[in-house]
Amino acid sequence: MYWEPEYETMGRDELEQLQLERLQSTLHRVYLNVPFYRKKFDELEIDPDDFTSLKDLRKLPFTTKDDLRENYPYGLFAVPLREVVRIHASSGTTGMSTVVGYTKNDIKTWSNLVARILTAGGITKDDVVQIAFGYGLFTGGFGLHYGAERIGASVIPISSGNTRRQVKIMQDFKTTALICTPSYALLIADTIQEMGININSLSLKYGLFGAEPWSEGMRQEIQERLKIMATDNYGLSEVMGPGVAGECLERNGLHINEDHFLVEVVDPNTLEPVAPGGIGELVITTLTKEAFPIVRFRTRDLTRLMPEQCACGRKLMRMSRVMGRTDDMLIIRGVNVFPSQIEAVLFDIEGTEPHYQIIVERKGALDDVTVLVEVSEAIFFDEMKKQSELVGLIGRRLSSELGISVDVKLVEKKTLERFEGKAKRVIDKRNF
Ligand code: DLL
Repeated sequence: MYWEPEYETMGRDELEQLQLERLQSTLHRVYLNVPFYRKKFDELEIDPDDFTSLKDLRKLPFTTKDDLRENYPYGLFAVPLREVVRIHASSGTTGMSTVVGYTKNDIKTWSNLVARILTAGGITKDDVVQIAFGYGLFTGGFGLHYGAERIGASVIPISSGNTRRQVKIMQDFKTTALICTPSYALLIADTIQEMGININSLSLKYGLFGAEPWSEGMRQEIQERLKIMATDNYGLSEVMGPGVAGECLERNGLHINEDHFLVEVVDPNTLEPVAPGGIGELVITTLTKEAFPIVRFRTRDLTRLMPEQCACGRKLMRMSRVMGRTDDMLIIRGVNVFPSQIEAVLFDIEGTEPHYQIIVERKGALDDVTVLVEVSEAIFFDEMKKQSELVGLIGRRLSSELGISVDVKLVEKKTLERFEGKAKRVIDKRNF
């Protein structure tokens, strides 16, 4: 089932023509209305009228999160505030937030694109959708809310937190679809168990999860424990929020809404395009945004494009699940390590709970990584021998996957922090 079949199954030639036309109008819009872009284009002697091929995209300058911060709060808006009907912001980790705006039309487009993703993930107007993303400046709650309403589903705007109440409402309101971060879905699964509720007595069928990286192992765990089909969806506030890309029920890569977003994958060091299908940093140009168009935004997210045709019939290109952000990459004794690699190994090992934390310290001249892993009570209170066997097994698997040795520590169930929004699993104590 498609939401907008005319676009979701459009042939490549027609799609590229549409992208080119929309790119041309976006470039004109930013050149005319945003001094930041006009200055950059003038410096590089770029005339929006000269754009006659999508290949010309490479001539355009990149935009970064710093550019957004330097133009805080409204400097990159392309319409006067009187035309802006919504403002969102992302706090980021380093202080100054990035602010984005939407016109009435942008909100309409956003709702439609989220509706596409919800439809691809199995949702229809017959569903009761519990939105457990935060509502507020974060785009997750409102973005999914508007998309679900657009479909005509019954929306429960519960927001995140108060997990026991989430479960009670899920039970009483007969929720069929859960929408939140994957780590919150796990916490909800734990809480259902703790409350002694039989999962089969609930009405849950689908889960749409996003806003943070998660592994295939985590998907399997969530699917089994909540007895649902779980799909991944991706987006970022600078570009729109949720609605940029999402999986269909094939659950093998996220279809990108390419008629609204032009994507490139570049080597984060050279900024040159990677070989087709290669892993690199995703760069996005918006094609239809009115209030906050953005040109070649460096997302910092690592992924690869999957140009093969998908069995669902959508022709929109897929991207692989996001492995992590370039700025989340840990460099341990010169080796690049992504938290997601550690998660993938842990989820593959019997006896561990799906909760972990990664601690990075500098001991003397060396970086030292300790992975804390929760284990079931049976194992935690088991004889030392079994525990040390498990520590050995996890250590060996991690070092063969990562190429460096790490310390492993088993901790008792429920000792590590739980997350109602995006998880923070890495504690980096090194001071650079
Ligand atoms: O997280 C938008 C969103 C809300 C997407 C709800 C999906 C669902 P930001 O807070 O601006 O926006 O954070 C964007 O989160 O650059 C990625 O690093 C990460 N991210 C988002 N979705 C995924 C995903 C929202 N499915 C940043 N897999 C992005 C991995 C994701 N990382």
